[in-house]
Amino acid sequence: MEKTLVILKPCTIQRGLIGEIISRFERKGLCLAGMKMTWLTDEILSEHYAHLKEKPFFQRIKDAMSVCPVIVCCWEGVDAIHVVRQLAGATNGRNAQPGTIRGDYSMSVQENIVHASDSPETAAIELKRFFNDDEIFNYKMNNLLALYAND
Ligand code: IDP
Repeated sequence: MEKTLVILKPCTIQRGLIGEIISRFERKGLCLAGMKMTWLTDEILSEHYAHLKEKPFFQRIKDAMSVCPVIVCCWEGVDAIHVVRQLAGATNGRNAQPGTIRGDYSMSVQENIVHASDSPETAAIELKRFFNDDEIFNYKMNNLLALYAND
């Protein structure tokens, strides 16, 4: 089992899509291991988007991520990091495949509904960045056989 970080971005909160997006992950069969609402600071966003600090849109995405609180989630499942990235779709909502979250709900490269960790290394760092240890819950769903059989 892997755990991965998802952030429901301010555009998702503003557009009233919280339930819709959480449902997509639930219906896929992922297990919710942590969730909270938080207002991101410029400091944490500078760390989170450090890989983009030379980009002309760096300040713009940080501002967009702090117009209102976000919802941070930890989802768990077999290959959860890959599965969640696939569900999220391509960065630019206008290029993302229909059927993906961004493909179905976003018309923008910036306002693209969710953040999703892109590798096991990143997921571990990002979960620590946004959650305290006691905010991540280890429990088992009682539907694992129906979800995974003997994979
Ligand atoms: P990802 O979110 O698909 O992993 P990254 O390249 O890590 O993509 O970019 C982080 C976030 O920065 C994107 O989700 C998007 O909100 C924003 N972003 C990326 N490229 C652009 C751009 O060209 N213009 C404006 N915002 C962008």
